[in-house]
Amino acid sequence: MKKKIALIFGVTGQDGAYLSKFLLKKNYKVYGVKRRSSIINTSRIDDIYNDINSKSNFVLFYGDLTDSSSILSLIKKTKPDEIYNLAAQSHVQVSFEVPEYSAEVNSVGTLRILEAIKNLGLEKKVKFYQAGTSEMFGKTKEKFQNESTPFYPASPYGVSKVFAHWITVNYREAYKIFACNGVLFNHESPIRGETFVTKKIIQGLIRIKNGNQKKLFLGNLYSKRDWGHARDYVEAMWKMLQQKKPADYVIATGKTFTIKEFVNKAAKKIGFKIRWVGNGVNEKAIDIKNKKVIIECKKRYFRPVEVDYLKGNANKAKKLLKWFPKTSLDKLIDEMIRYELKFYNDKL
Ligand code: NAP
Ligand code: G4F
Repeated sequence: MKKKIALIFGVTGQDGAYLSKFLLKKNYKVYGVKRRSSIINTSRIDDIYNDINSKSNFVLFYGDLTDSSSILSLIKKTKPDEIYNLAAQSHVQVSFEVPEYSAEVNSVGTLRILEAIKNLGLEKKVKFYQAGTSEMFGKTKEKFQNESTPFYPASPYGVSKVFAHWITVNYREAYKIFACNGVLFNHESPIRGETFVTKKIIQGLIRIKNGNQKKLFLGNLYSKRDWGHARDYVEAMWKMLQQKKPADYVIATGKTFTIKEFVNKAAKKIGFKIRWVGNGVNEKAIDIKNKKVIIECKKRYFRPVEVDYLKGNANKAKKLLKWFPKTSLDKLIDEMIRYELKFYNDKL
């Protein structure tokens, strides 16, 4: 049987790495698009690249979502059956600092891929996945967010992804492209970017335990997030593109925790006994053993507008895709801690 071909924009990111591994196991030929950077940005996929068994089925090209010509020529060259658009300026706080660039990549970049599919006459051949986000729900008041919850984005990032969502729906309706939006809630893993809060907390606490860092500085401890594992979530992306009809799906665990609850769980697992004192930006965590302050809040990590509460209802995906989250928050934290400890021990 002919191998299916996938083209992944954002292959060097967290989800790009998990999705590549997932598709290679399913016997796909995977083309990945990486962007040029001044230092090597392939650390998350080097293991696949160096694996003799998958090497010939995993090919990387340079490209950029701000560059229409590279997008068009890569789609033309690779002739994919499935395109996954995972590329984005994906950091919410950074999007307040580079709003125009975030829109250029996240919104117009998505449009560029859809236009390339249309202009190459591939509307009937290519299936398209768009990486949507629970950040689109933003300041919603709904207790559980699902596919019918109205969007109320609260950052340039969230707004840029709302454009990407609707342009994907629009191209599906106007040109009959098999295009799906996955509205994914936060998903983490050992290879999560170091400035996202889960990785920052675990890395920081382990460094403090090992004596390599004195304090961890955080922002708002009271926002709530619905955290799953990236490995589980990339499977949902693939399942969306295997259905008879294209549609949009919420992917979430249905459980939500505050950042402080995440810190408390991680600290306990790493072997700290901590006590919280103070309020707001003056809130701190003290290591009970030596009375030292190990966590402080810093104004610079608070956002101009916060998304206070996210909790997803993935019933549609459970029913139609037979997709279920497999990893609990505790298991996720355990895996992230194990990886971090190994990383530091290997460096010693
Ligand atoms: P990530 O780790 O930040 O990866 C983003 C990827 O996009 C990286 O490969 C990055 O390249 C690439 N990229 C950035 N700007 C680009 C450009 N101009 N042209 C081409 N590629 C570019 O994000 P992730 O966590 O894997 O998330 C994947 C996608 O899902 C993103 O679109 C994100 O917005 C969305 N999403 C994520 C979550 C989550 O919780 N993780 C939830 C919902 C939606 P470099 O490696 O060179 O930076
Ligand atoms: O880990 P975060 O930066 O993730 P955020 O903002 O929820 O966005 C992530 O998930 C989205 C899905 O909902 C994705 F679309 C997006 O691409 C990204 O992957 O922050 C989580 C929460 C926020 O409320 C933030 O204010 O943690 C709070 N927080 C507190 N202290 C912090 C910090 N966030 C970061 N990054 N750094 C802190 O020091």
